[in-house]
Order: sequence, then C-alpha cells, then structure tokens
Amino acid sequence: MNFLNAPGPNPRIVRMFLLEKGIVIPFEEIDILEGQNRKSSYLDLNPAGQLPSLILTNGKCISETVAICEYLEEIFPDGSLIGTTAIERAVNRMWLRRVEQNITENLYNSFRYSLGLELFRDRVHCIPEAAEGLAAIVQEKLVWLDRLMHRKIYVCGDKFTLADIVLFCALDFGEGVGQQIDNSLININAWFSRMYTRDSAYESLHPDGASTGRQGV
Ligand SMILES: N[C@@H](CCC(=O)N[C@@H](CS)C(=O)NCC(=O)O)C(=O)O
Repeated sequence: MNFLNAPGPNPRIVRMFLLEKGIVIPFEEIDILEGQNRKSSYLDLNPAGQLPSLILTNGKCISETVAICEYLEEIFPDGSLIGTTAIERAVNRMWLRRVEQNITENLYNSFRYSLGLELFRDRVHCIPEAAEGLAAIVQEKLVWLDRLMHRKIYVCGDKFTLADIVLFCALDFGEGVGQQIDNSLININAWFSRMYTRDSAYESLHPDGASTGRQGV
C-alpha cells in the first residue's frame, strides 16, 4: 500500500486518521502546487486529479478521502473511528454527509473561487461570484451545528470519529482563509479546542505545510 500525499486539508484527514489508529504505511509526495496531480501520469491513477490517493498492492487506486478512510478502517478495524455496530456506522455516515454537504465542501469551494483562484482557475470550473455566498452558507450551517452540538463532546456524540476529523481539518484550514468559526459559537469553539488537545492534530500537519502559506495543511 502506498499513500499519495501532499500538503492540504484532505490528505491531512487521512494522515490524522492513520495517526489516531496507529497505522504506518509508506507515503509518496505529489507536488500539487506544481500541478503534478493534474498530469496524465497521475490522472491515469485518479481521474479526479486530486489528493489524497491510496495505491493498493494490486495497483488499484482508491481516492476520495472518506472512501480511503473507510477502506483503511475495514483493513485495520482496531481502534474504530467509524463504528463497530450498524447503528454507530450509520450515525457516523449521516454526520459525515451533513458535515461535507453543508460545511466542508462549501468552505473549500469558496476558497477555490476566491483566495485560491490563481491556483484553481485552470484546474476546476471556478465561480468567483459564488465565493461569498458559499462562505455565508458555511457560517449559517455552523450556527445550525453549534445548536446541535449542545451537550455533545464530539460530532456523533460521546465517541471521537472520522466525522470530527473531517470537520476539524476543514475548519482549521478555514481559520487561515477568512472563514473563521464565529466567537459566538460556544459549542463548536469548545469542540475545536478539544480537538487541538490531540497529538494527531499537530502531528498530521505536513512538514512542508508552512511553506505553502496556508494554515492547517
Ligand atoms: N473530493 C476530494 C477532494 C480532494 C481535494 O480537494 N484535494 C486537494 C488537496 S486538499 C487537491 O488535490 N488540490 C489540488 C488540485 O485540486 O489540483 C476528496 O475527498 O479527497
């Protein structure tokens, strides 16, 4: 197995997931700033042209961050971060979908269409006029989530899961690109501070992350 890695919040999710589960696999770096991921040799592996990807021993490529984590969870079930029962897994997937559809995807697209425009304009269809509206949706949905986090320690309840990692990595990145968690959101701010008490929150940062000028990558 070979993990195709780069600085960025999505590869960081997998790095944090690996650290939390104590899984060690080889990493190979792909230069996303230089666009190595948009060249045919990478597109042949992952036609979405994004990082991360996981290359299996039979040469098959798994991409999409959550799919990679779900695969790793099945191969390495110890220290479950997705759930050990059908209900736990369903609740986790329910929250993952809510978090991704409402918050993280909007946050990333808002970034791509504004501060990230120079990098992304020739890579994806960019809609600069949508950037502000998407960031506003992120803030609305954080208010919604803040209410639902009342008396919860983690996104799914008492147990730390992949849903926490996915949300945390996006919000940590958001802090550096003008999409901060509003101070009034007491529950989410408390959860965010709780996430930063985990060693994996630091150890998952890419060694070259600081040189990209972005936070939380
Ligand atoms: N839907 C993908 C999104 C991955 C993604 O956006 N990756 C970013 C890094 S965080 C990337 O590859 N950016 C460079 C590019 O798109 O060219 C996933 O869940 O893995």
